[in-house]
Amino acid sequence: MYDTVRGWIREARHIAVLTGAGMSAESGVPTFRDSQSGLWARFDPQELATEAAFRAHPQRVWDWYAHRREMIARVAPNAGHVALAAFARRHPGRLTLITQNVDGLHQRAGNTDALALHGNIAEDRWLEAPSACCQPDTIEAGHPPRCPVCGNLRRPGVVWFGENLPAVALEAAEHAVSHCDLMLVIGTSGEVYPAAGLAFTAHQSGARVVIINPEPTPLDVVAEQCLRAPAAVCLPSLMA
Ligand code: BJW
Repeated sequence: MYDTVRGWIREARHIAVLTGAGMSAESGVPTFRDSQSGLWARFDPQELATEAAFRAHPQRVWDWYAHRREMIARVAPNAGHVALAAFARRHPGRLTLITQNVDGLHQRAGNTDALALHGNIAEDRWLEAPSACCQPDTIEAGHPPRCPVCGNLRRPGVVWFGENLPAVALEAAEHAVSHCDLMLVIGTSGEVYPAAGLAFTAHQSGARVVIINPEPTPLDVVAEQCLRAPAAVCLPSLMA
């Protein structure tokens, strides 16, 4: 099974890779939907990962993201991130990396052009369209920080439920999956759209789809192979 996938990787003219939280599990970043250790095992997403939640409880949501930001700053890319970055370096233009992860670990491993569909937790931006008074050098510290003149709040630079994904990254991702001959879908539950739909687009466009995930997912129906293994274990030998 592994040899077959290795052969497909060798032969493919263009490979699209979609990653989710499982990609960073071995770096020590919790996934979202694991029933024991996932972030949503203890917190309701509707109470933390929506604009409505932020408007209702700005300090609670800000502090939750600040806590995760600090935790992510302490971890490092794992062998899976490194293997993907090394492949992209050895084969310029052959791999498009699309990630739902906001942790920046692909970028830190060397995939600086990764398409980050759900933003970046290390960044923040204005909640409301900024006025002339909303200047980066006068932001007042706080939970969340704010503009001292008009009170506009800073918010995490991530994509919450009900919000549009960054258009340029999404279009580039759709183009890549429509034109690739192989798609690797790594460490995602396949429950969140439009990201999950990219696997169906690749399949409909004639690409082979390979899933790397210890657990079954709703995307398995379009997969030619499902490798039931942790990403950091199997990617180094697959991408070598
Ligand atoms: C391992 C492993 C190891 C463990 N190795 N694997 C079509 C149908 C139905 C609903 C919709 C639809 N289109 C849009 C929607 C609505 C919604 C949606 O999808 N809802 C569903 C949940 C029902 N989508 C949206 O709202 C999106 N926006 C949008 O569509 O805009 C248009 C619109 C506008 C207005 C109204 C309606 C539509 C935005 C989605 C934003 C998602 N944001 C989050 C939070 C980011 C900020 C934060 O970090 O807090 O993104 S939610 C969360 O889920 C996060 C993740 O990126 C995302 C995906 O999760 P992921 O990565 O798959 O993680 P898990 O935990 O689910 O899975 C981990 C997997 O790893 C598991 O399978 C494990 O087995 C595996 N694993 N260890 C490999 N070592």
